[in-house]
Amino acid sequence: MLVPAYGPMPWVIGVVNVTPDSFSDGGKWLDTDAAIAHGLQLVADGAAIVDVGGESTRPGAHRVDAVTERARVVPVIAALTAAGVTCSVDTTRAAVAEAAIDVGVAIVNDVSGGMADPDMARVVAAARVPWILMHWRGPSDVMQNLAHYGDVVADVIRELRIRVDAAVAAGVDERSLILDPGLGFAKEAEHNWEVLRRLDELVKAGWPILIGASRKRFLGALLAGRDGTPRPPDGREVATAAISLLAAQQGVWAARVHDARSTADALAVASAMGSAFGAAERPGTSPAVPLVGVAPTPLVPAAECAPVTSGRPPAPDTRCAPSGVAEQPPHPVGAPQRAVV
Ligand code: PMM
Repeated sequence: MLVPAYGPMPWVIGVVNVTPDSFSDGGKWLDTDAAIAHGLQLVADGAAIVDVGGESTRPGAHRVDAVTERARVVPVIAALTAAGVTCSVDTTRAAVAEAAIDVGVAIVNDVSGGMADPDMARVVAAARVPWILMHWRGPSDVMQNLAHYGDVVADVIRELRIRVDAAVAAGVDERSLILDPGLGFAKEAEHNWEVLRRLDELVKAGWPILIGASRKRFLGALLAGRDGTPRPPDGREVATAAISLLAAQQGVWAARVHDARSTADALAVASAMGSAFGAAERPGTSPAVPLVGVAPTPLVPAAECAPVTSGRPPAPDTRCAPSGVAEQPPHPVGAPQRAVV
C-alpha cells in the first residue's frame, strides 16, 4: 500500500498509548478495553488514523520487552481494525510491527526511522505498508545528550535522507514513506521551535511530513506559570491545536495528537474559511486555490504509476493510490475523516 493521499487539510492521527508510563497519558489506556474505547472516541472526535503504541518513548524511558509490547498493542489494533478504524502501530521493533500487520495495521510508525531494528525494513518491504520514518539519534534514555546541531533543519533533512536511502536500498517502495522531524527526540525546545518555524523546508524536500508536537515538554515550558512550573500535559491542548493549524499552513501531511477534537476543530475552521493551507507548498502543486468544494487531485491507480526517482517522490499529479481504492472526499467540516490506505 502507498501513503494515504494528502487531504485538503492534514490528517489527524489520534494517539492511544497502551503503556503505564507515557509522559502525558501513561496508565490511562493500559487496559485493552479502555484503549479500544479511547481509539473509537478519537475517531468520533475527528481522527483519521489511530496510532497504537505499547512502549513509552518519553525522555529517560527504559525499554519494555517485545512480548509485553506486542501483548499490549495487538488486541487493541485487532479490535479497532475490525471496527473499520485505520490504525498505525507505534513501534521500533520488527516483530511487533509484523504482529500488528497480521491483525490489519495499515501503517508502521517507527520513531527510530528504521535504526533500532535492522529487520524492520524487511518486514515493511514484505508487507508493503506505509512506513513513518522519524528523525532519531538514539534511544530515549540517552537521546537528550545527542541534541547538538549546526543547522537543525538542514541536519534533520540530511539525516532523514539517509534513512530514506537505507529503506529504499532494503527494498521499500519510496512512495510508501512518510517523514517526521521527531520533535522532542534529541531536540531541545529551541530546536523544536526552529523545526516548526521552517516546516516548509521539510515539506519541500518532497515527502509527506508528519509532526508530533502534541503535549510535548517544550509546550509545558512555553506555558509555564509565573513561578516557572511547566504547564501539565493535559493543559497543552490549545497550544497543540495552534501548532497543528500553523503546520497545516506549511503543508504537512498529518498531525499526531492526543486530543483529536481540538486539532480537528481548528482544521475545520480553516477548511470552512476556504483556507488553502499547504497547497502551494506541496511538491509539484501549483499556486494555492481555495480548497472548500474543490476536489483533491485525482489519484492514479498503482498500476499506472511511474517509477519514483530516488530522492524525489512523485508530484501530486502523479500521486498514486492502491488499485481499487476510492479517492478521498474533501474534508467534511465537523465530520470524522477517513484515510485512504
Ligand atoms: N512522539 C511520541 C511517540 N511517537 N511518533 C511519531 N511519528 N512522532 C512523534 O513525534 C512521536 C511518535 C512521544 O510520545 P507520546 O506517544 O506520548 O506522544
